[in-house]
Amino acid sequence: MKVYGVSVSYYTGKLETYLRYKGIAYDMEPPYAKAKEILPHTGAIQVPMVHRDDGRWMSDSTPIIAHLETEYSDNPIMPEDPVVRFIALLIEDYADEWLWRAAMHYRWSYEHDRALLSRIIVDEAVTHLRLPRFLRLRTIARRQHTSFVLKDGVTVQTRDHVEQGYLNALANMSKMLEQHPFLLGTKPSIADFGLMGPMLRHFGQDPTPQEIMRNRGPKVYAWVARMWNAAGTGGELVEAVPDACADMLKEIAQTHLVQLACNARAYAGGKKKFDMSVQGCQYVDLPVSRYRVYCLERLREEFAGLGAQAQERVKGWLGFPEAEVIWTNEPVAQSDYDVQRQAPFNKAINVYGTGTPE
Ligand SMILES: N[C@@H](CCC(=O)N[C@@H](CS)C(=O)NCC(=O)O)C(=O)O
Repeated sequence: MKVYGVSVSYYTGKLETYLRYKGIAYDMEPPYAKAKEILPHTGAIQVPMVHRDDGRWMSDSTPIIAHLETEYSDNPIMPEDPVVRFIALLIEDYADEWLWRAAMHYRWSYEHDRALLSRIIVDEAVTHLRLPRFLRLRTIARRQHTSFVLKDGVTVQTRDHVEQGYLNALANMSKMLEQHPFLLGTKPSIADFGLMGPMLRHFGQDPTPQEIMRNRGPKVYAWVARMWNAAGTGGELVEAVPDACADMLKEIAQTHLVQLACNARAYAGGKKKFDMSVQGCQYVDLPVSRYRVYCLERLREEFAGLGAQAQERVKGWLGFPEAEVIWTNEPVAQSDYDVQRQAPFNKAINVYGTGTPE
């Protein structure tokens, strides 16, 4: 398959780790020079996008991986136990959608990281822009910093909290890795692949967070390499949620689930911006994301599909008021995205935005 991706991209790294694990051959190139050609097939230009040998296109790393699991069923990465499976999918969603802000902040707020990464991105993926290189560098650095840091609520008031989110992820993963070589057992699960998004291409490669990882989370640093080198690793996934997961789940409830709930409420109210208070830190003017309304829908649907006993066990692990959005009977926003359930073969939408390009 052809992966349209970039060597320093969050979700491309997540997908590549999965393809390597499964031994699925792929070529990779950046999409931007061919954006006009690709857009009608995928609905949105983002990385990764996959063009299959049979002509089909796939978007969004979460449904791409879920779908490939049905085609490449050796060494399954979805836990069999329904409670563990739900928790693993929740960790994937937290990795995809919560740690993103911290990853973008470290990359684009720190001068050294910004200079290095704009060079890599420009020389690898933005060679087609007919501008002198110094202007391409400036354009990319400004675009990324504005769109993904300034407009995503990183301010002098929130900056420490954003960074603390990374440190908490390192501490919580380190605790889980004391018990098992992978987060949920002796082979990787969807929770590991999800966390490779932020941990491989941003926190594990960008100079500032990489140094922090080496010093404060060496177990995570080693896990990143273990994941990259995991091709075909067989083993077992746990059959019950390990105690070592407790702090990670508390963090997810108090951060990611608050954001999903506030975002969904704002979307339902027709807003384009929203505010939220996370662990006592006030974020203002965040962009409403229709895609994240869909993420919450998927989690709620997974939960609703569990048997009564499994639901009680999940509630036991997520015993925080912030987690109730997963099971509340009160109406939560409807994204009306992918209503036919064709993902990853549907027309995609970018994460920020409330429009309807489908
Ligand atoms: N939900 C998508 C997100 C993909 C995504 O947002 N990728 C980023 C780069 S890592 C991107 O292409 N952003 C669009 C942009 O920069 O314009 C997935 O899971 O694959």
